[in-house]
This record gives sequence, C-alpha cells and structure tokens, in this order.
Amino acid sequence: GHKSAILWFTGLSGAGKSTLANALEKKLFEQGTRSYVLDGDNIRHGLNKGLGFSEEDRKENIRRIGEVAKLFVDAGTIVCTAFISPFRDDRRQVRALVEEGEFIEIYVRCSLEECEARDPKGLYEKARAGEIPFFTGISSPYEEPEAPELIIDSDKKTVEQSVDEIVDYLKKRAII
Ligand code: GGZ
Repeated sequence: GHKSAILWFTGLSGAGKSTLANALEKKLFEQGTRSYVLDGDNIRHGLNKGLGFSEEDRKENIRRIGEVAKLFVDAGTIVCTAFISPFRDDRRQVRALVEEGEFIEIYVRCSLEECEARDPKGLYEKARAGEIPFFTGISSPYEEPEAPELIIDSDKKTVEQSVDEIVDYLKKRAII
C-alpha cells in the first residue's frame, strides 16, 4: 500500500518537470505503485483549454489543477503535476487544499541560461524575438519556492539520479 499525495513539480519551461514526472511515474509503476501525471498535454489541451498565460489565466490554471489534484488525493492516489506554476501564492493555495504532508513541492531548478540553451521547442527564441508575450523568465516572473520539500538541480543531475532522489524521499516520508 501507499499514501496519497500531490507531487507538485514547479520550475521554468524546459527545466525538465514533465520529463521527471513521467520518469517517476514509470519508476513507481515498476515498484507496484500507481500514480498519474497531470501536465500541459492532458490539462491545457482539455480542462483548461481557453486559458492563456496572463497572470490571471495562470492563476486560474493552477487553481483548477489544484482542485483536480485534490480529487486524486481523495481517491487515494499519488498525483504528479508538472506546471510552471510561477506564483508562490498560487502554490501556497494548493498546499492549503490538502492535509499537512500531502503536498510535496519539488522545485526543478535550472538556470534560465541552461533552459534557453536547451530550448526544446524553440519557445525561448520566439520569446526573445517578442513573438510570445508574457514568457516565463523572459517577460513574466518566476517566483522561486522558499521552502520546497525537495530541490532537484536538473542541470547537474541525470533524470535517473533525480528520480531516485524523489523515490528515497517518498520512502523516508513513508508515502510509498
Ligand atoms: C511560459 C509558455 C508560454 C508562456 C506557452 N510562458 O516548455 P513547455 O511550453 O512545454 O511548457 C510551457 C507551458 C507552460 O504551461 P503551464 O501550464 O505549465 O504554465 S503556468 O503554470 O504558468 O500556467 C511552454 C508553453 O506552455 N508556453 N506560452 N507565455 N510557457
């Protein structure tokens, strides 16, 4: 058995949130623990279709994701969420939706320089050219977590090492 929890990945575009969340889901599955990943692919194209990237829309994006994540916790599952979630206050509000210890904030830390160098979708280049307004890190803020449960330096560790670190944490906290 396992406890339910929200593993809330936060960080810049290109920091590796989705990659880590999906690799973690796979690792947990291999160990016999079912989890589920919420990310842009299944949320921004569905439930939150129509929301953009203004401060107001991001706030609403995160609020809805928080409510959905809470439902997963109610259902007894582990849910991994992979969204930039740039505002401290929005993350704090999600934390407050669940019991103490059920919200695990994982800061996927990566310098803007490295994210820009990776630029897997060419979005930073477009943002620099002024083609994408309100781009996080360029023309919209990212508020770093002040007291995340975990910090993963994705520019210094492999995906495998990072996943192992998260799994160790979950064991230490008796979630899995
Ligand atoms: C940041 C943007 C923007 C702007 C489109 N700013 O690397 P990606 O492509 O796949 O991930 C980014 C994703 C961010 O959506 P989130 O729902 O995680 O953002 S938030 O939590 O702030 O609501 C990026 C793409 O969408 N994208 N425009 N202006 N990222």
